[in-house]
Amino acid sequence: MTQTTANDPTPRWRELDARHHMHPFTDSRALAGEGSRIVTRADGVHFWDSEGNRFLDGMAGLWNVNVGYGRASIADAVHRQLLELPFYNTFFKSATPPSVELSKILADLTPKGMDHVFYASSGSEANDTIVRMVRHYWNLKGRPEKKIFISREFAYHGSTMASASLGGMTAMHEQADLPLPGFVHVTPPYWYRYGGEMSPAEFGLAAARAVEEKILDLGAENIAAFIGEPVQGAGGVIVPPETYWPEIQRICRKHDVLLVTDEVICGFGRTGDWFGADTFGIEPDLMAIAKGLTSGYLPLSAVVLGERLTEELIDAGGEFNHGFTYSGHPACCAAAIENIRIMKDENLIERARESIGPYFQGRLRELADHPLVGEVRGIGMIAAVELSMDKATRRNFPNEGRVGIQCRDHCLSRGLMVRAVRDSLVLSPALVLTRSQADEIVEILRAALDSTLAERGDRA
Ligand code: PXG
Repeated sequence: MTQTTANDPTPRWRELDARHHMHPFTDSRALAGEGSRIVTRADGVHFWDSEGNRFLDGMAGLWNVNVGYGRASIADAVHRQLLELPFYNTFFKSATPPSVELSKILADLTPKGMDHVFYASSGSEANDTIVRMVRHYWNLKGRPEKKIFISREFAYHGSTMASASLGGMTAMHEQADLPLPGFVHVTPPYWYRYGGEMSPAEFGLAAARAVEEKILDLGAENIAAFIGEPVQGAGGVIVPPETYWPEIQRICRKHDVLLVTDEVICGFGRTGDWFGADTFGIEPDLMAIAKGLTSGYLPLSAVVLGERLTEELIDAGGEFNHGFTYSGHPACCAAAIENIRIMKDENLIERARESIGPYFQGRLRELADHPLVGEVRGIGMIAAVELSMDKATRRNFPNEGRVGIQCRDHCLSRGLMVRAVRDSLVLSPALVLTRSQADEIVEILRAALDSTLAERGDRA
């Protein structure tokens, strides 16, 4: 532990935080007793707290700081933009140079035929916008009964009413009487948990067919869209078997259901390509992007429209009565432009696909021999280490989540920031991670697993 001095502002920050700050997804009363970690600075893949402790950030913030911390050129671009034009809106026939430039850059990066973007500030707003666009689309098509969205259990699509309805997090639904009508959920392509005796390939098809069954059950004439993260992130890094997405694509086409990929985590290099849709060969009608779009330096998100949506919502004319004050904020767009320039100049996407990604995944898979580890999964720079009661039967621990938190805490005390989702440790480090930093992550994980095992007297 670092020494605290009389001048250390930490106790005051903790006290004020406890008194006045309600945190997201947090038991604020419990946190008040414990005291928040006050994070004061960061550089590269590390951040420091107010007591001087350094952490290797295995999460890149919240799955988003893809180019790493401390990028002066992004700060400079934002600074210049704030002086030149800190704000102007994109309503009422206006645009700003950064919002226009970024739109062109995104049209070039996104899959073929996706040539228009609609800006918002968060992933939640992007997904909310998608719900409104899809409803408007089918109304314009004269198919107003096509209203239902199909999503997956454990999906995370955001925290607004519509995006939380899209999501499959029961703990969120319970607190707000969600989902709203018109949002249904099916089993995710989570082989380790649900695959039983099937091979991953067989299970991938079975999980996709659960979507078709839902479509047939509710009537294809009532289904508006299917939404999925190419790899489910906050749900525990659920990497689908290879058979899953092609079958989903086939089913959506067959039943005239729009296909939406939520690229908020997968986009901008996480899976080793610009978008998860590229990695899995998906041709979406709509995409939500956020997080890695600016690497978190400023908040920005967007909906990317494919040809079908463009034809109906843009080419056919007519107003879309929707937008946010900060749609296309010039400073946020300037941050995104510089962030994407860095990704291209430093070949960060190729790095995730061809060098550091495979190295990181390979090293993590060495942990599979640990008695507590059931499965190591991941692709590119996103991964999960799932802890299990019994390797052979893939049995979960009773009191799900407890062992995961225990192991996460052992990582934290050794200076590695990871998240526990149920009993999986999830990782999404910056794309600039070096090999020796990947080694350090794996060493700390192994030591944390050993400590967790040593504490578990009830295990053989
Ligand atoms: N879609 C996906 C796939 C996400 O991961 C959102 C949408 C919503 O984005 P905003 O910007 O509205 O938060 C997300 C966000 C976690 C965690 O604990 C994950 C997210 C947000 C907060 C916490 O893993 N993902």
